[in-house]
Amino acid sequence: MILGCLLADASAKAEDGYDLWLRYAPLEGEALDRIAGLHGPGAVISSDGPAEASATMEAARRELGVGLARLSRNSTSRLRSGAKGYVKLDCPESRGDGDVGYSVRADGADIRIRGSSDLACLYGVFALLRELSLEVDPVRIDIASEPAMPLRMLNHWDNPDGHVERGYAGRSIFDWWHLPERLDQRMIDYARANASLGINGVVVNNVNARAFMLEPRYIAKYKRLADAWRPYGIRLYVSVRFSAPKDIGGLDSADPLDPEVRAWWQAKADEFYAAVPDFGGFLVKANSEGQPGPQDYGRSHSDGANMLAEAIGNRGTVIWRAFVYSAEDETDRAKQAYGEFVPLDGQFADNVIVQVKNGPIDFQPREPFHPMFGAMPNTKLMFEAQITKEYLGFASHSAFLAPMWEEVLDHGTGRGGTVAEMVLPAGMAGVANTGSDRNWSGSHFDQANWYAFGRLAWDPELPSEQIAREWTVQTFTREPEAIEKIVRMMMRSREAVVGYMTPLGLAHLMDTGHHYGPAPWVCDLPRPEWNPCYYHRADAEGIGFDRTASGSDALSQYADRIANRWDDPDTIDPRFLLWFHHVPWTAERPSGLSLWEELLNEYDRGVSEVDAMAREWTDLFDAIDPQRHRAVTESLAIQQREARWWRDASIAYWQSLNGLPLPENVRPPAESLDAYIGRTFPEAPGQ
Ligand code: GCW
Repeated sequence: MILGCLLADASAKAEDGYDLWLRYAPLEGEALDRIAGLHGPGAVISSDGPAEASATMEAARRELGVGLARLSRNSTSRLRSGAKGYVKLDCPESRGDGDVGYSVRADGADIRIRGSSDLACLYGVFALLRELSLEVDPVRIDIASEPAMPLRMLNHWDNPDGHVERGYAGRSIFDWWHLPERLDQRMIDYARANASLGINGVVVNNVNARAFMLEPRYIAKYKRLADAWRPYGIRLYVSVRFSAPKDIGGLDSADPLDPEVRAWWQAKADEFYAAVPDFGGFLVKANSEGQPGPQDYGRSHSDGANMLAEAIGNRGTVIWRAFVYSAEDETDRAKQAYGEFVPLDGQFADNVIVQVKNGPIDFQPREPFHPMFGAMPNTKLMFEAQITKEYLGFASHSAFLAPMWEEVLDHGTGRGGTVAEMVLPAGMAGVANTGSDRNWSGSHFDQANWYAFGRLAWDPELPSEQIAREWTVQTFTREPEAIEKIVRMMMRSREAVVGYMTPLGLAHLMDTGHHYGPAPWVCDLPRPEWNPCYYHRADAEGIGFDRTASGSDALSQYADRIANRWDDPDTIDPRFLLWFHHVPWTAERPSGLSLWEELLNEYDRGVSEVDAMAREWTDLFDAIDPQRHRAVTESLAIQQREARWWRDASIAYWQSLNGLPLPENVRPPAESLDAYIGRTFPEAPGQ
């Protein structure tokens, strides 16, 4: 009786999002019957292989046990060998780093998961449980899958004091203060969530790195984490500060060609590998936004990267970021990375990867693909995405980012393949959106971006709509109408944000510092490229950044095929129009409308999309558990209010420049431009 009460209580537990997409909500009806047939009452899960299992195989069995029990409402599953009608794990019991491809196939009454490493079996188990959650009939399961790229990583911008740069989900999940003795259970849950997607690398600290994180006391902390994550196939990486030999090493230089500096890094790398034999390597942000780097000594990015690569040798990888810009280059910030890196093509050591943001500026709601993709055929390039939504409304606006990444990954570079094809030999990195919030990501819908990143890094050809659907089913509901509604909301959510924030190829219009809310009027910050005015170039006549030959000529960094298509304001994809062209407000567009009218339409489209999302979500009241339904409702209310703020403040400012009236059907801004400019936000989440 007491037990009965406890169980009833547990199942009525409010959903707080902690379980992410790994809830394994019980199946019902036919789907439940089918899976009950799979391992029926009193049935067991079998495993071929020796009794002494690797920790990875243990994790695989545990996951299978928990997953099947929850899906089938059967909490009594146990592990035993040799029985019929069970899931068989057919993998060697040893860690195989390389080959993690798996197959999951019905085999008579059984399901067999095969692979040539234990990690393959763990991945196969997650794939099987995903399929079952999606109500696929077990006898029809027939999957063979392998990752498209070797590195599928998260980059944490977490600082050692627990603050997360551009983090909107609470404090850091890493408890450096108490490590190595105390290992938070969250570290295991985190690894498990990553493994369920095939994520296999984690950079644990901010690229704006502190040198003391290379000290021996930190290496002991990394060892504890790496040991905990190893069973889940996750290798640990650390961001390093290039000046560390000076900062903590007692040297008076960090010149990459100085033998003492080289010896210091060599010894440092050895120290890491002595503690963590499968340590992944170093990530470096150098000569960017005030970070030290090889250019401080007149050396190049490749000199710096290769020095670290030599220290690491064939034990790991140096990942060198291409996100650079400096005050000296005033012509066009969008051109700088290409200018600094492309001439170095072929000069990076084999174990160096250059990590390139999806677009040439900085994770804006929409950017064209970065012209470096395809332009460095002799260098391994990795794709950097930002999962945390620094420029898309933090965790309070809902924006599903898979369509944005898909747009870039699928884009032809004009240089022998798509962006995705250019990064296949290296991989993808995503700036994580995790934090100490109970729901991990600051909002329920932001979990979908972590999920989508992992799924795309495994297979960049997965359509974003499929990702949205499978995430929705695992996270929220199996009710068909509700699924369709949620997927529809997700699929238009990013385009809505683009509409009310940065329509028609505009970018970087956000307020200074915290990067929240509109401030297109900011023009007087000391460095030109800090100012929204630098990006929109709006005046009485027109708006947009001329990046054609008559302007900064950034267009010439793209292959001719692409550049030719984008060169003409009338034929360019309108979504990139003002990124590449300065267009008169009154210019007649191919649509028959003036640019001004097109722009106003986009703002209104963005706002009404958010209203539609909020309405649809309200309709889902019965399909979603109350706690999560309410949380999303509240976020959408914030987004509705702030979408109007973006639209109104932007329109008020553009009007102050162009003096044009609003067409009759267009609602005037709610407040005066001065009122928008006068707003201050001491309470805004930190930078
Ligand atoms: O987007 C900008 C952010 C910085 C960040 C930088 C980078 C970690 O505003 O906070 O620094 O990019 O990518 O290095």
